[in-house]
Amino acid sequence: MSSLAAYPYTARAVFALTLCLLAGAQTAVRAQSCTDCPPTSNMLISEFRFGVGSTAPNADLDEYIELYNNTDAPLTVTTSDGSEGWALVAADGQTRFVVPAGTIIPVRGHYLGVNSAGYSLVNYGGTGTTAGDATYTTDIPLISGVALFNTANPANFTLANRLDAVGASSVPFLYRENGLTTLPVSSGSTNYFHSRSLATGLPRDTGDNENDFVLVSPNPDFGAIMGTPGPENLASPVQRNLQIKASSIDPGSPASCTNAILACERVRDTTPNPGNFSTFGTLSIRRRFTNHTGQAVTRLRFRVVDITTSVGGTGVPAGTADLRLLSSPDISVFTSGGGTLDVRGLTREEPPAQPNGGGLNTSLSASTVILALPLAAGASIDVHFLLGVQQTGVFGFLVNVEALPAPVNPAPQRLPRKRLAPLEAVKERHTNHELAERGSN
Ligand SMILES: [Ca+2]
Ligand SMILES: [Ca+2]
Ligand SMILES: [Ca+2]
Repeated sequence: MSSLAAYPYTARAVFALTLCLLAGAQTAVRAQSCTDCPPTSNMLISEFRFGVGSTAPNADLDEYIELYNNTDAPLTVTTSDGSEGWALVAADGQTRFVVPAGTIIPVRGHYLGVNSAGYSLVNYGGTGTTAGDATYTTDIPLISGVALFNTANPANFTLANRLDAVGASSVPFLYRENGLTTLPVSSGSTNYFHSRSLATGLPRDTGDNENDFVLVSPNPDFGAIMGTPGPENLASPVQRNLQIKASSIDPGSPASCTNAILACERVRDTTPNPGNFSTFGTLSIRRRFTNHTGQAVTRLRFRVVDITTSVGGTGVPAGTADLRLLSSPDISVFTSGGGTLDVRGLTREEPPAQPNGGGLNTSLSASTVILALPLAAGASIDVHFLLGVQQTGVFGFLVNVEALPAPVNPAPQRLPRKRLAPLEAVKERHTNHELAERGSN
């Protein structure tokens, strides 16, 4: 459970950071925490799964490992030993795939390795758009670990050459950072994956897997927060929070209201719709996103990086809201000036199916922004996020903006870690009195 970022999210983020900063205190906090506090790497393992336990053929081979350029500049893969690239190696010591030398990972971009014998998410975000950049076919056990080395020469698979690692606390030391203890419970009827926390907008990398990763599932799998796998490859949209900014759709309208046809920033509709994960109605969050990239944006989507939602086996604590992401329709609302405003709906991206609604790591596409109809430099789009309310209470909901194209070189300067860019997209982290009051009825 400790890898679940949500409760209480603010305190949890502080805790994770202080683990590495307060070296003297860490032993008391957690016996094995951060023994060497490795500096954050330029290349991280950001999301993975080692199989889904279903009756589908090759379910145990439905695997992917996503890597991430943790810098604000394009990252070129190079080796110092003449080997072919950077190897992703499983805890059995066998290489699964190599990122070839010369590969350029875009700013905040990804590289995806998939098990081609079972990988099922090639159409995530659009037909054929999420194929692996590299493939392999040898199974990685559900409870295992992986490490990324800056070499492809097995003789050099050492701690000194390791860029990142994540694995269960039971696997050899080289294939984990302390190690995960929140793990898939069994290989039967499960759909787990692990995602590195992005609750600050940027990946958490404290050198302790259990602090840095969250166990997630689109099903109510035990110990997993509700959410959706989001594999990303070299061509996927990249995080552009600093260049695509959120603002009110109509500053003259009230911030919060209950009438969905008004241009409020947040609308609470209490009409029950249990069939659509809205037992206590819905919450609609509206925002204007303005393109400050200096380029025409040809693809725009939003990724949920923090949300109060259900946890398999334990649900949601009393007083905390259980929210589920829904796709939203296009709507037209009345502004404070007496006019009307078109607010675009957002489409929850699949596969996989999300039979319980979306949650953490779920992405929502602004499907009106496409290559043929880009969002021009300086232009804006008004959108609304629709959340089903399954339990009322205090809620949190944060998203990252992801867009194409990736930034051009030279990229924005990397901000020091203590001055992380504020999450620009949507910040809804209030005690919602309407929700809380409904909860007491
Ligand atoms: Ca497997
Ligand atoms: Ca690490
Ligand atoms: Ca991802």
